[in-house]
Amino acid sequence: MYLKDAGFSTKSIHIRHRLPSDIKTIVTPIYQTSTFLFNSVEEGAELFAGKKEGYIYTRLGNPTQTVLEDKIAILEEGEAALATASGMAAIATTIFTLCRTGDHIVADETLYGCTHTLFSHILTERLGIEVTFIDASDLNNLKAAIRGNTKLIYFETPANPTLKLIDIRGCVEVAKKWGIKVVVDNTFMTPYLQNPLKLGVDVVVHSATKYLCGHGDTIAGVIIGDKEFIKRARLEVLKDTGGIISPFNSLFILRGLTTLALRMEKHCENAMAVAQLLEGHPKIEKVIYPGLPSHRQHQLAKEQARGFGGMVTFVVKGGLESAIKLMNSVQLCVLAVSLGNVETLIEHPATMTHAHVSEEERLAAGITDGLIRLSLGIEDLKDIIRDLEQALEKC
Ligand code: LCS
Repeated sequence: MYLKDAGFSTKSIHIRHRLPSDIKTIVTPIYQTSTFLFNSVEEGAELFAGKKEGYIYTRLGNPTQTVLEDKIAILEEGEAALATASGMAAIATTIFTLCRTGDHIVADETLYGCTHTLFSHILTERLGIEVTFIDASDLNNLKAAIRGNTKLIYFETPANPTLKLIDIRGCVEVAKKWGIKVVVDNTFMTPYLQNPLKLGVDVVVHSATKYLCGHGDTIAGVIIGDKEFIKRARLEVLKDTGGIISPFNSLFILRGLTTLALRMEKHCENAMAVAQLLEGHPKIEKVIYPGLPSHRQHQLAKEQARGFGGMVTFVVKGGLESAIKLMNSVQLCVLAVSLGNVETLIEHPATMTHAHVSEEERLAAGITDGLIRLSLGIEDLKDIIRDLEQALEKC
C-alpha cells in the first residue's frame, strides 16, 4: 500500500478510518468532514457536472445533513428539503431563490423581528426587491397589494409574537390565480401540528432552532418544497452564499425530531391550561391563544391545524411598568428570547425580539409595549402556574 513507506506526518494525515458499509448504526453517524475523497479525476468531474450523485464538499451537502433533510421532507409532506445554518439562512435562501431585483413581495406585517428587518431593509434598500407589508388576515388586503411584478406572498401563521393567524388555503387560492408563490414560516406550529404544503403552499421554512431542536442547544433552519425548487436553492443560492448546517448540528436536529410529537403534545397542553388561567386572572387585560374561543380566529385554527401550539401572548393591567415587574419576578420561567425549548421562556417583544422594528410598524402589528410572550415548556404544569401566580402578585 502506498502509505506503508510514508513518513509520520503523511501517515498521521492520510491513514483514516473507513466505515465498512455493513455497519448499521441506529443513530446517524456525524460525518464530521469538510470534504470527500474522489476515487478518480473522472469521478470528481462527474460529481461536479451533476452526472453522478455523491458528496463533494460539505458546503454542498453531507451525509448527516441528508438524513435530516430526508426526514424533515417526509414529516412536512414535501418532496425535498434543504437544511441551513439558521432559520434566517433558510428564509434568505428561499427569497434569493425565488426573487431578483425588480420583483415584488407581499408580506404579512407581523413577522419575527429579523425577518421583518431582512424584508424592510436588506431586500428593499440593498437589493431592489420591493416589499409591501399588509395585514394578510384580511384577504382583501392581499388582493389589493398584488402587482404585475409580485413574485411571492410570505407569512407566518401563527405570527410571532401576536399569534395572529392567516388563512393558508385562502391565500393560496388568491396566489394561484396570479401564478404567485406562497411561502409560509411554520416554526410556531411544526409539521406535527400543521402542514402548509398540503394546503397548497409552495415552500415552507422553519427555524429548526425552536421546536424541531427542542432543547435550546442548536441554531438551524430548514426549507421544504418540490425537488426542483430545493435543487435550485441548494445549488444556485446556498452553495455560493454559504449558510449551510454543520454535520454536528444536523444530528442535534435529528435527535430533536425523535421526540417532537411527545413534546408538542405537552407544550400544547401546558399552553392551553396557562392561557385559561391567565384569561380569568384579575391582573390580566388580554390573553391571545388560538386555542381560546376568545381568539378571533379560533375557528380557523381548528380548520388548518391539528393543535394550537405552545405559545401564549398576553397583556397585564398597568402597562409596561407592570409587565417589567412581572418578567423580573419569575423564578422558574426563564427570561430569554427564542422559543420551543423544554423550559418555559418569557420575553418582551417590544424591547427584545422585535426591538429593531420601527415603533410605528410594531404598533400596527399589535406589538404594544405591554405585550409579553410566553413559550410554554414541558415542565409540570402546577410548577409553571405557581411561578406565574407569584410573579403576577408582584406586578
Ligand atoms: N422564524 C421565526 C418564526 C422565528 O421566531 C425565528 C427566530 C426565525 C424565523 C429565525 O430563526 P433563527 O435564525 O433564529 O434560527 N425567533 C426568535 C425569537 O422569537 N426569539 O429569538 C429568536
